[in-house]
Amino acid sequence: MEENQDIKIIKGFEHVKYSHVQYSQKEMIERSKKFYDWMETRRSVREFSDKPVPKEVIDNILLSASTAPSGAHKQPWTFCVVSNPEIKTKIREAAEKEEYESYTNRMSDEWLDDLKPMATDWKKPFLEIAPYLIIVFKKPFEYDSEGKKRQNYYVSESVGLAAGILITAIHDAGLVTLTHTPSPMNFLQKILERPDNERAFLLLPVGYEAEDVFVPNNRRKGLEEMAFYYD
Ligand code: IYR
Repeated sequence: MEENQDIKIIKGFEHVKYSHVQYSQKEMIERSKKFYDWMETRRSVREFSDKPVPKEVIDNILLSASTAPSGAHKQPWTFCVVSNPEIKTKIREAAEKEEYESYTNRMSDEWLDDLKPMATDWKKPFLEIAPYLIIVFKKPFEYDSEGKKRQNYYVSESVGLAAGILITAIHDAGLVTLTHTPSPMNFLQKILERPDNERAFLLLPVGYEAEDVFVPNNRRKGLEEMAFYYD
């Protein structure tokens, strides 16, 4: 039998040798600070330019998103990438219908009050202007080759993690996005003709920000407000 040092059978299953890059403590501190400073420049943007974005960038950010860990490595996500103007219009119309209903009837006074600093309303022009809409679907279950249902695990956690990496990759490419969650979102499954094991999770318009864009003057929590160290 051929010897392969990089593969080991553990409990009957093939494992591959893994070693991650390691930095000196000084380098680690510098890199983590640099990454934080970079991430600190990320903002949710609601006004987009229609300037085109290469499709290859979208492919790459989706591949990055798909590096997320997932329950039993089921990767329970689907990404739909919409650049077709007619489909974008359909999505905008359906989203605005739901959002209008939410803003006028469904959201509590407390919720509407909390949203005031963001200056949002039911109108969502970015759904037509942004060159790409990425709709993230979660898959609570799959069908196997015989049509039998196979369950997925920690689906929302897994898809949330993928969405986080997706947002990071979008930012890193020099593009902006918004985590848009029109509610209810089942119109996306219909418009995009997705199978019944997919549920819309998040809608991300992706592109460049519009010129002269302003974002809410939000401050982020400091460590002392959100981290507790048990030494
Ligand atoms: N989905 C609505 C309302 C909304 C809700 C939250 I929570 C926000 O942080 C922002 C908006 C909308 O997109 O306008």
